[in-house]
Amino acid sequence: MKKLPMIAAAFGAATLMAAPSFAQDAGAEAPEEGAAAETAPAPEAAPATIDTDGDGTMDAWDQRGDGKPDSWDTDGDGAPDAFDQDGDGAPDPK
Ligand SMILES: [Ca+2]
Ligand SMILES: [Ca+2]
Ligand SMILES: [Ca+2]
Repeated sequence: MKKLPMIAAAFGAATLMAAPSFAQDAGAEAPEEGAAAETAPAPEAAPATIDTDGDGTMDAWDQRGDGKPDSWDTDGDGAPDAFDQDGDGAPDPK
């Protein structure tokens, strides 16, 4: 007979603790613009992994891991020089 009140108390405490965290989650969604800027691609050392034009030479990177290239080496020096930051699948104009 002792267990029931303890479970009820524990459940009540958990509910009380969960309520404020929900409020915090809702308010913490705003500052994501800064984090997005940090993920800007800059893989100077990593070799390209995608051949976008079919000539047998890798010339693009899938940095986001979504299966689509988002960085390109357009001048063949092995370093990315075109990036898709807006997610439309094409290099963005500089
Ligand atoms: Ca190629
Ligand atoms: Ca390049
Ligand atoms: Ca783009």
